[in-house]
Amino acid sequence: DAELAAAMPYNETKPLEYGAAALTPHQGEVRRPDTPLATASTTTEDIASRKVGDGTPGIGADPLAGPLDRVRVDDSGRELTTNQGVKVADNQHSLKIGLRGPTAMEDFILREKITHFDHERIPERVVHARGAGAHGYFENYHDLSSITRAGLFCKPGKRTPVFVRFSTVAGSRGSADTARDVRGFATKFYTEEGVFDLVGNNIPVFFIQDAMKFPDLIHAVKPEPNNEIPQASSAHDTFYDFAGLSPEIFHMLMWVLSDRAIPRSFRTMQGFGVHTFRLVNAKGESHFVKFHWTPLQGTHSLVWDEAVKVAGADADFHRRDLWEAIESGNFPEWELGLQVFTEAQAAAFRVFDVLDATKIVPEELVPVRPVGKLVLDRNPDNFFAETEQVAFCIAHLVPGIDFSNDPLMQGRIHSYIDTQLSRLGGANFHEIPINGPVAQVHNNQRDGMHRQAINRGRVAYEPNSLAGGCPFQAGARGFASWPEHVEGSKVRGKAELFAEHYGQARLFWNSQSPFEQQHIIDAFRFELTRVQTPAVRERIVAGLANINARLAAAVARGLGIPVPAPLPRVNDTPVPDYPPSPSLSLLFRPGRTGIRTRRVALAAAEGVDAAGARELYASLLRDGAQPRIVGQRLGELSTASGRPLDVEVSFEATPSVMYDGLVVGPGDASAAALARDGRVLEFVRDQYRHGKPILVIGAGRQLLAAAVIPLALPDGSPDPGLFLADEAGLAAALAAFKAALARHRTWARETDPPRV
Ligand code: HDE
Repeated sequence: DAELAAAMPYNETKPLEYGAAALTPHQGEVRRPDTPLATASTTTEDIASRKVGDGTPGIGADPLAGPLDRVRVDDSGRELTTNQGVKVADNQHSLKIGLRGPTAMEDFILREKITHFDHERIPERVVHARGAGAHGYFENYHDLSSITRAGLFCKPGKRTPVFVRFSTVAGSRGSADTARDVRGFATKFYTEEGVFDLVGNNIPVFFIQDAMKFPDLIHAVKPEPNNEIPQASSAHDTFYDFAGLSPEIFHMLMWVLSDRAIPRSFRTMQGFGVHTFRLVNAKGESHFVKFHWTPLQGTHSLVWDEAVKVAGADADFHRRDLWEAIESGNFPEWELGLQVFTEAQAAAFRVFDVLDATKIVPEELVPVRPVGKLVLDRNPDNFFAETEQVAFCIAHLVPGIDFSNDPLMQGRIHSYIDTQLSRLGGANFHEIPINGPVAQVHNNQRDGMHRQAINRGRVAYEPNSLAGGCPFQAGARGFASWPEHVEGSKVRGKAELFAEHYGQARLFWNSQSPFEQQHIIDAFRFELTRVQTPAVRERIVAGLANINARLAAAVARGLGIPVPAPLPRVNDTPVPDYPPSPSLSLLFRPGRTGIRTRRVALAAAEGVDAAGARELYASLLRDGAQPRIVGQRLGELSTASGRPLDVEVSFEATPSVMYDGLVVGPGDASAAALARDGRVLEFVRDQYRHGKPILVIGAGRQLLAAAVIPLALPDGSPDPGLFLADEAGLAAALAAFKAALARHRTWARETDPPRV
C-alpha cells in the first residue's frame, strides 16, 4: 500500500484526496467520544485558512457581545462610500448634463442609493409584526441534570446570552403598543449546544387547540379583508363570529379581556411557554414541563381608558419604556420557573389534558419552581438588523428539551421556519448575525440566496471518504428525539378532555379580585358593543353563561339584551369545579423593585416654591423613581425665593397617562394658577380615575376641589392613595405617597359608571 501511495500523484494541500489517507476511507460513521477529531494533517477542511482562522471560537469568544462584532459598523470619523467601498465625493447632487439638464443614466452612485432604498422593506411578520427586543443573559440557579441534559440548566451560575423580543399579535408593524392583545415573549438562548428558542406569550393558554385552526383564527382577528378595519383590535364582527363558533376559545377570552392584555410595560408582564414540553436527562428519562417567566418588577397593567389614551399620546409606549429602562441601567429581570410533572401525574389530573393548550396546570397542583433569572441589559444597536430580522422557531431545541404531542405545538414546528423563508428571503436566514448560534455550524447544506459561509473543500455530502467522514454524526452527544411509544389509528379529531371548555374559564373568573372581574365585564361590554351583528354578540354572551351567571348578566345588561340560553356543550363531560387559584390574579405578584422607574409628574406653575419642589424631586430620584417637572410651557418659573425652577416638559406633551403618580408642587400661587387651567384639571382627573397616587401640599388641595376629586372612597373611608400634606407633615406624606406608588393603584376608587 505504501508503494501504491508513493506512486500516486500527490497534492500536499489535499492530503485526503492524494495521500495514504485516501486509501483508508472513513465511512459515514459516528465518531466515538474517545477518537480525536481529524487533525490538520489528514483533513482538508481542517487546514486553517488565513482568512477564517482555524475554526476555533475566536469570533464567539465573548458570548455576550462578541458574535455580532464581525458585522457591527461604526461610521464615526469615516468618509462616505458606495457599497463597493468607493469614496463618494458629493452625496447631495445627482450627475446632470448641465446644471438644468437631465440626469445621466451613468450616475451609478445615484442608482445604487435609490435601488437600495427601494428594497429596504421586507414583509412584516404575518402575526406579531409589532415588537421590541433587547439583549441580555439567563443565569441558571441550580444543577438540574437530574431532569435535563440541556447544558444551560446544568451548572449553577452559568450565564447564557439571550435576545428577547416582545410583541403584540394582531397589529401591523406601525400599530400602537397598548392595543388590547396577547403579548409575545420570545427568548433566543445562544447556548453552547446550539440555539434554544422559547417562543412564548404573556398568557398561559391559547385561543385554539389544533394548528389546523390557526389561519382561521388569525384571519378572523386581523382587520377585515374588504376594508382593512380595524387596526390592532379584536373588537369587530369577524373575530367574535369565529369565537362564538369555537367554544374552546372561552378560557383564552377571559384572559385577553382581562387586564393581562393591556400590560403597563413589557417589564411588568409574565411569560409562558404555553404548551407542555418535555425535559429529558442523560439517562433518557423524561418529565413534562411548563415554562413560566415571572417579572421581578411585579405584574402591573394599564386600565382600559388609560390604554386608549396612551395609544394617542405615545404609540411607542412599551417600546420606549423598555428602551429607557435599559438605557438608564434599570435592567428588567424575570425569574424562570418550571412546573415539572411525570406522565403518570399528568394522567391523574383527569379533568384536563396537558396536551390541550387551552388549559393550564394550576400552580396548586404543580408548584412553579424557580430555576434561573433573565436580565435584559443591552439595547440593540440597530432595530432592523436585530429586532426585525430575528427569527424565532419553536423547533429550535437543544438536547435535553423536547416536544409533547400537543397538536397546536406540532403545527408550530412547521410554521416558523416556513414563514421565515418568505419573510427573510430564503434558506440562509440562520446566517443573519442575530440568528447565528454561538455554537459552530458544520453540515453539508450549501448555497441558496445570500449565502455567507464560504464552505471549504469539495465535499458536501455524507458519507464521504474525501473529507475523512467530516463532519461526523454526533451520536449520543447530538439531539435525539425522546423515543415515546406511540400507536394509534390515523384519524382527524380531538381527545375527549379537549371537548370541555368552561371549567378553567370559570377557574380564572373565580380567581380574580372584584376589580379585575369588573374590568373583564367592561372589556366584554366594549368589544361586543363594537360588534355590529346582534346574533354574534348574543352567541358570546351565551358562552359566558356557561362560565358565570353574574358575568353573563352584567355583559348582557351592558348590551341591552336578555341573557340568552347557555351555548350547548359539545358533550356530556361535566364542567369541573376547580378551587380558586390566587396566583391567577395580577395582585398576586406585587413586585420587588419598589418605585424604581415609576414616572412621577411634579406639577408646577409661576410662584412655585422652587426649593421645596427640588427637595421632593431629589427624594423621588434617590429612590429610583423618574420625576419630571411638568408645567404649562417650557422655560423658567419665577419663585418666591432663590433660583427659578425649569419646567422639563409641558402638560400637552405628556398627558396624565404618561405618569404613575402626581405631586402638586408646593407654593400657593402655583397651585392657584394650575387650578385655573382646564388641561391641568383634566390631568388631575385622569390621575384620579386611573387609580394613581396624588400628593398635594398646602393650597394644592384647591386643585383637587376644582377638579371635583372626591376625598373619600365610595364607601366613605379615606382614600389610601390621596395625600394632603402641610409643611409639617410633608415627610410622612411623601413616604406614604411612595408606598402607594410602589403598590401602583388604588382600585377602591373605581365604580361603574366612574364617579370621575
Ligand atoms: Fe406563533 N407564529 N403560531 N404562537 N408566535 C409566529 O412566526 C403560529 C402560537 C409566537 O418575536 C410566526 O416568525 C402557529 C402560540 C410569538 O418574532 C408564525 C400557531 C404561541 C411569535 C407563527 C402559533 C405563539 C410568533 C409569525 C398555532 C405562544 C413572535 C412570524 C399552531 C406559545 C416571535 C414568525 C417574534 C410568531 C405561527 C401559535 C407565540 C406565522 C401556526 C401558542 C411570541 O410562524
